Amino acid sequence: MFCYQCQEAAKGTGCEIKGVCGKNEQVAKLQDLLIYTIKGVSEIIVKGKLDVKEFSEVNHEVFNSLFMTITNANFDEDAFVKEITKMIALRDELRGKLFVENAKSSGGFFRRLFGAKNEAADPAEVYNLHDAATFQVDSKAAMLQKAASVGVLATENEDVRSLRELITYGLKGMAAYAHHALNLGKEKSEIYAFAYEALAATLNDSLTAEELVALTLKTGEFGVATMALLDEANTTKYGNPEITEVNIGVRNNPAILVSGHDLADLEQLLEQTRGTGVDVYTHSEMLPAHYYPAFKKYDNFVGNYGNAWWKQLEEFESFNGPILFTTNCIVPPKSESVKSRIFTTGASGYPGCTHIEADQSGKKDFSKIIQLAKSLKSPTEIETGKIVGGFAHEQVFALADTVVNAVKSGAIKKFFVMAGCDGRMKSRDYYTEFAEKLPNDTVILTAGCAKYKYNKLDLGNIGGIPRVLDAGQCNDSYSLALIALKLKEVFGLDDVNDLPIAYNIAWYEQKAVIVLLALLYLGVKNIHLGPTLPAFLSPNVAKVLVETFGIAGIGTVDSDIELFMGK
Ligand code: SF4
Ligand code: SF3
Repeated sequence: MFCYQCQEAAKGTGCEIKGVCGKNEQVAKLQDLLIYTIKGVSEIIVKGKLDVKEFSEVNHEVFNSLFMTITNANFDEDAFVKEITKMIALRDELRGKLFVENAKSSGGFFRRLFGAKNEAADPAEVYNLHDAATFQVDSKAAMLQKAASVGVLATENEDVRSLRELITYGLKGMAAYAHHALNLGKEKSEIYAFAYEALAATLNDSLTAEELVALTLKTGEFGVATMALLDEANTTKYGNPEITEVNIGVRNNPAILVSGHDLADLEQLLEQTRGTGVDVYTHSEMLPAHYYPAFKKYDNFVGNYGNAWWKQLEEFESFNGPILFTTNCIVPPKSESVKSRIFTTGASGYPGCTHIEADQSGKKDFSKIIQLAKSLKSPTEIETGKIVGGFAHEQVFALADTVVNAVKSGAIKKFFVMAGCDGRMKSRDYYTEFAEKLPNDTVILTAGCAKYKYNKLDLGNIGGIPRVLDAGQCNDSYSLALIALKLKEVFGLDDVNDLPIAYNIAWYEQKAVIVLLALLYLGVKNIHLGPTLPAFLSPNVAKVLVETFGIAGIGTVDSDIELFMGK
């Protein structure tokens, strides 16, 4: 196996024996083959100029496949075998369409007229299809064998490999956000069409590095479109996030912990637990659900339990009740007691844990989880008190006058966008220390699970504005971009980089990659990325990012603060 898609890549270069994330060799290989297969699907669609609007099952499954391969989303070999089999069948059906198109365009009518057999040439030949669009495997063993030759390292040139992977990882993040929007009934055919274009391009050996760089930026453009779509889906259904105090203590009822990013799953769980005596708590990235007005009507939606994803092993232990994963980030459970309480849904999965599928209408039956919760102890309290959040675009726009006046009066000197991911590496303590040491006239704008590094510190407020403004999940980095654009307008600036905003972003998995590409597309420069730069950036690709966008890593807390404040 070889995988270097996340920040924890072994030795900063790549996992080769087993994933630091816990992914085994088989899962890694099956993920490679799944990605390879959907690249083949994409090539058929692109070369055949097929209209994506006619293939909604393919669109949804390709995005589901991408999502399943995100770090920590799915560890279940059987789930990957099933998905590869499904994608090969869909791919071959699509290739059959090419056959029909080819028969039409090669003049089937005239050929029949002149007595020729109505046989069009094999589309694989006519369209010069890649092996990804035609290979066959008939067993798991054959899949694993095939996978060995189609992984990341199959691309020999390290710069081409780097750009192909950067694009693919961006698409994975994009697919996750699109999947949540779809669960709320929103989708856009342009987003699917772009994903096919980009995935097919990763098979094309004739593209130059410049063309791949352009495609990388275009990935960012569609990342913005996808985040905007998810924002629209979330806010039209559940209202605009508003300032909210979230309880971090517990009550004395049996309870379910829900993790991940999918608000549609959360809504169904809240509906089904209503009046059952079972409470619901959020974990990690589900915390921002509390900011939405629509979820406030549920009396049993008690608060947030614990911290970011990587603390789950100990926090699930003391939670005592069942846990529902709606997306990544799963840490392989060490104890049977925790494992037996884990349920997955959507693109997430773990071998031996119950996976809950939606029915045809999208409804999920969570009764097994509720039943299990009733038989278990209520959560053990690990914290008490409240945390504040809900500073997404509309809420901040409502406070615009106060914010603008604070900037004009000099009460706020600088904003720090510290969005992204949290993780278990010790080096991430940098972010806690950075937040603590920032001068008192600065405000942190955050989104994603990165916030857990400083959202429980007492950093105070500036004229009533808290010094940590949490917009929501990582996809709500879109809100932070809107806020920056609004400030640019209010201050009458031409360039978003002239604002007193610095970007110190923490990344871990591929959603952060699409967030980064989206910011680059919006013209944001001088983003600092840590705790380490991605292993998948080759020295030359990193150089392009440094020279064109001013991307940099992090240094020491003191030197970075000095650098940022001096800018
Ligand atoms: Fe390693 Fe990250 Fe890949 Fe897991 S996802 S195998 S930790 S690089
Ligand atoms: Fe966190 Fe996984 Fe990335 Fe959504 S939950 S930000 S790491």
